[in-house]
Amino acid sequence: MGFLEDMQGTLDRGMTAARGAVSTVAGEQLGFVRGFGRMCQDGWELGYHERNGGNASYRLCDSDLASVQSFFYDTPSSWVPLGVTVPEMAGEYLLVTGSGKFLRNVQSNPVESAGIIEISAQGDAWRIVWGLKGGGRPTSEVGAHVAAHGVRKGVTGGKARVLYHAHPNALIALTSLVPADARTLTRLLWSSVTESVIAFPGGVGMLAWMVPGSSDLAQATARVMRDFEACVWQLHGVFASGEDFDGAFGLVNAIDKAADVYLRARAAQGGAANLPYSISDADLRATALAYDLPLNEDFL
Ligand code: 2HA
Ligand code: ZN
Repeated sequence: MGFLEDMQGTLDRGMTAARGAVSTVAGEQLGFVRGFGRMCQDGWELGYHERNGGNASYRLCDSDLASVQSFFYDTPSSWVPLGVTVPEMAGEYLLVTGSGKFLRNVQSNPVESAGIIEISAQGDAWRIVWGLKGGGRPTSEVGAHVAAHGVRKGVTGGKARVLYHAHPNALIALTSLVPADARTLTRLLWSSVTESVIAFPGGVGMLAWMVPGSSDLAQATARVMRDFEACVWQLHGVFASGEDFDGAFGLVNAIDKAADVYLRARAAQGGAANLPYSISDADLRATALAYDLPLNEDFL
């Protein structure tokens, strides 16, 4: 077998051999692909991503698209229904992790562990235009990602570009102790760590347990994310939005850290729920005033 035929055998979706090799290497060098890989790697190192746990997506801007479009497959995959219809996302492109892929492999092998999907003109289907080599598909939570991107894009005037879903230990453990109620959870997190109200002055949303990857979970998450930058999924993890990778990752990190501190303090005093000292509503208001924070007064 000649070199070209050999290469062709390893390629997907009708790319030419030469272009395929170039598209892989060049695509992986792009800034947004590298930033995406670093976020996944950071999450892996903090224990957020057992096995194929968690997933992430990035909504490309025009200059990202211009820089990557020449590396797209000559023939994209066929259209696959999303399970939700999100007209706000018509024609958008998302870099997404792959279904069943381990986030610990995204940085070292983005072209297999992740890929770029295009959203249909009706906002109801996706097709792969780059990456997910070897027959991969977007994350099982692709519906939640597209639906939440549609909402966050609207409420931030287009600024929000990143969605990050992680399985942080302390946060998941905390959801087994408190009701699935955004106000209760937010108040625990705010009152346990001073930085919490600065990191998430609007509070965090929360949903009771639902089937992962379901369109019900996608739609409910999108509803919650009209009002909150992050939605905690009971006994599962957290789904968080940000303008950039630092924003989304930092938010998850801050939420989980506050949960961890609360659980440690509670365990250290023998497990009782009422801690002797915590940050008061007056303290929260004073912090919001000092830092000009958009504090969610409904939660005080
Ligand atoms: O990607 O985390 O919620 C696997 C999951 C599903
Ligand atoms: Zn998950």
